[in-house]
Amino acid sequence: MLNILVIGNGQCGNRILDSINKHAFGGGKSGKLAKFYSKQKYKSRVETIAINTAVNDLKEMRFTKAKDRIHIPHLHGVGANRNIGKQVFDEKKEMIMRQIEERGSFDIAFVLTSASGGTGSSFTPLLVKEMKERYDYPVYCIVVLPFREEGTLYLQNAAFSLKDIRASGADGIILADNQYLKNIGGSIQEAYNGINDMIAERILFLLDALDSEMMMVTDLGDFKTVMSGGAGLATIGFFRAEKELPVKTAIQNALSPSGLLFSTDVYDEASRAMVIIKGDRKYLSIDDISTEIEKLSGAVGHVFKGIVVCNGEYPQVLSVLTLESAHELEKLYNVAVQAIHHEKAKKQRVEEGAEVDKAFAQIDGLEPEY
Ligand SMILES: Nc1nc2c(ncn2[C@@H]2O[C@H](COP(=O)(O)OP(=O)(O)OP(=O)(O)O)[C@@H](O)[C@H]2O)c(=O)[nH]1
Ligand SMILES: [Mg+2]
Repeated sequence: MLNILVIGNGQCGNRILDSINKHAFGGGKSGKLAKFYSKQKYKSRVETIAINTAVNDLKEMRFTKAKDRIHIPHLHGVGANRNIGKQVFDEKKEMIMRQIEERGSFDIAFVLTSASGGTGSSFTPLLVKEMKERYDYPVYCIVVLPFREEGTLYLQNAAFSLKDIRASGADGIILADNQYLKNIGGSIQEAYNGINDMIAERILFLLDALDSEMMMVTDLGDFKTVMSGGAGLATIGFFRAEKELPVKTAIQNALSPSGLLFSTDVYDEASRAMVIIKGDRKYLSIDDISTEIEKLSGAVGHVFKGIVVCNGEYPQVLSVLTLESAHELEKLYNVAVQAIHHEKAKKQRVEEGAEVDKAFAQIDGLEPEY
């Protein structure tokens, strides 16, 4: 049995964590009170902690126990300002680390956050650094990239926070990109919920598979090896068949753009991979699976494969892919650099005070006449 810690930082991290808890407690079907009496579906021991400076974000959670919601008092969030976020973390560090310490020891931890807000994006690198100094288990970050039209502050935060997380000692960064996933459709809220559910479903599948009695085994050791390949960046693909489907097609779909959380051509940019196939024995032809996996390993290098038998289920496939390059990320950094210059120029104009001061100067030496 594995001991797993999942931490969600800031609003985005809190919401994804809540989606994980929703699914873990039976998809929310048994109602709002499920968390108080139902048992989690995990084989592993999974502890969850939500951390935020904004109490309202924590209150919004529906499936995460109150004891798992940690409010770090600081007004109402840090308003996308990472410098304030870093300062608040430093001031409250011992309180935060005590929460983790109290949960006992773990085999693996995941930290969820957006790259672009203030709280999650500034807390995450500092938190990971503390965890790596104190504990010897691997810590993986799941980082959500912003919609590109969300504005200059979010773009520059994304660029700096990703760099900070990478330098924090994190054992790997799994990317999910709001921009790439936005065609999930509907309102922003529906898109968020859809994206959060996608990420949650993949994480739960992974946790389940790492702790399974598989027909062909992939375990935590394999996962660590996959994540240590490439440039410290990764993404996840997934496909769940809704009807009878050859396993080959299911594997292809889990590696195709429509199955991924981040835009990449896996045959071109992936460095190592893990592919886990689940379903009824009748779909799990070893020959077909091997043919498909060999195609991938021919392009990528090493691919671990795991097979989990699940009676009566259509094929489902999860892929974890570490990347040696990420063209889409380079594009994001290009836009972020423009955003930083834009903010800088604006600040300079304001400091030179030209326009507004000219207006004020018009009444220099005058007094109001009544
Ligand atoms: N996928 C997804 N993205 C979200 C969600 N909520 C916010 N975001 C994205 O996260 C970024 C904003 O970060 P938040 O997590 O809201 O910020 P925070 O960490 O709470 O920081 P502050 O509010 O500034 O203190 C934006 O790019 C949003 O598009 C969500 O529920 N799902
Ligand atoms: Mg917030």
